[in-house]
Formats: sequence, C-alpha cells, structure tokens
Amino acid sequence: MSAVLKDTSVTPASVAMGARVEGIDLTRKMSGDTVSRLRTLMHEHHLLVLPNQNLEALELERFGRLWGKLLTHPSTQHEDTPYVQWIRGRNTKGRFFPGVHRGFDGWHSDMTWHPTPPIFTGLHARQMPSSGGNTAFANQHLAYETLSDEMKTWIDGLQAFHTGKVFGPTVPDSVHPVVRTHDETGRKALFVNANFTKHIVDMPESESQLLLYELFAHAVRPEFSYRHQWSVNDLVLWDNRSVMHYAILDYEERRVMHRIVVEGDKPR
Ligand SMILES: O=C(O)CCC(=O)C(=O)O
Ligand SMILES: [Fe+2]
Repeated sequence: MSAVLKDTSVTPASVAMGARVEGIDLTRKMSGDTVSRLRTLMHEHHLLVLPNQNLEALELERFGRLWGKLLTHPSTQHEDTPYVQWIRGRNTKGRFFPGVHRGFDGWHSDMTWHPTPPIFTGLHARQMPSSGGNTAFANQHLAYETLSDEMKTWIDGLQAFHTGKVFGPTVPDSVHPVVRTHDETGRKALFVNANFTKHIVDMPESESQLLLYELFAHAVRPEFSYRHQWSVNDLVLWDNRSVMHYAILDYEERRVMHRIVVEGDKPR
C-alpha cells in the first residue's frame, strides 16, 4: 500500500472492474499525493467506490473539481449549485430510458451527445429504496479487446453520430470515434451506446443498425460488468471513457442521488 493512502484499504469491486477505497474522508482537504493516487487507481480500475461519505452538495462539487472542470446538465440542477444534479426516481419500475435503439437503451456513457463529453461522473447516494435501485457498469476496454480481429479491423477508424435530442430540441448532437483511445492511458475502448448513438457515419442505415446492435450486445456481457448495490453515502466515481452504466429500474420507493460530471476533451 502506498504511503499516501496508508490508512485506507483498496479492494477490487469485481473481476471486471472497480475498486473499493475505504478510509478516506472527503469532507477533509486531501493532499495532492492522495489525489494523484486516486487518479492512478482510477486508471487501473476505471471506477472507485468511496463508501461512508456524508457530503453536502457543495462538498461534492469541491471533490469533483479535483478531477477537472465541471459541466452542468440540461436536466435538473441542485438549488445550491448548477454543478450538482438531482437524479430522483420514484415509481420508475419498468419505465425505461427512451433511447434511440430499443432493447439496449438504458446502457450509456454520460452525455456522449456533447462535443466534449464528461470523462468522469460521480454519483452520491442520498436516499435508497429498501431494495433494488442498483447501478450496473460494463468495462468497455474489455469489450473492445475481446472483439474478433475482423471486427476490430472493421470498426477502427469509424465515426458515429450521437444525438442529445432525447433531452430537448436544442440539445446538441456530436460525432465521435466508435473506438476511443483513452487520452491518459492510451488504451482503446468501445464508445457507442444505445441511448445516444444513432448511426455510424457514411454507412447505409440497415448496415449501421446491424453493426450497432452487435456491438451493443457484446459491450454489456456479464463478464465485463460490475453491479453496484448502493448504501446511503456511497460515492461512486467512474471513467466514462472506459465504462458504460445502466440504472436498474426495479423499485417503486423514492431514490435520490446527487451527481457531478467532469468535462473532457474531444474524444479521439
Ligand atoms: O441513477 C443511477 O443509478 C445512474 C443514473 C445515470 O445514468 C447517471 O447518473 O448518469
Ligand atoms: Fe448516466
């Protein structure tokens, strides 16, 4: 264990991805060494679970700023700051996200319709139903690396069109590579999702649909996944360049989360 995290424990969250980091109190100011150690853990594991963090919205915002510039979102904003979003659900059982591809919608990387979509998302559990309301995550490096050589050759260099119109007529659209190279680790990942990725650029619609469905099905194999069962005050931070996620809508009681998103560069 590194000296800078000597009072903390780091354990894998699952075989595919994620690390659980216990013993850090995010209400206290963190040293630069701790922040850089967390960044290294993020590069290795793509998702960090930080349990027992009793944070106000402004404290969550301050933690988010350690990772980069925060983005706002066109849907709900917290009353204390536009950089924290409310994610509230009740009676959401079976009301699946109206994505642009039936069947796999729900699985996504955040805001890929944005020209510089967030590299990190942090979700902080404030109130949980008595059961259910887990979030599933899937490691998109493993998804890319386990494709056949023929498929890799086919999709390397392709671009995809992502639409934000599911959130309103003025939300932008963007074009991003189907295979994204992580700007810090250089590792490749699959970067298409059923919520926002409408079609492959310069490909006939029927061919584009077939290719996307094959990729969507492969991307979320259980072998690549981690399912997080939330406790109140869990903070989960993940890398949207490496991970897709899915909010499981199997509850009827109230569920409340706070969210932050950290802006990235143009995906390449
Ligand atoms: O509520 C959740 O579990 C995840 C919702 C989501 O997709 C997000 O916060 O980006
Ligand atoms: Fe999301």
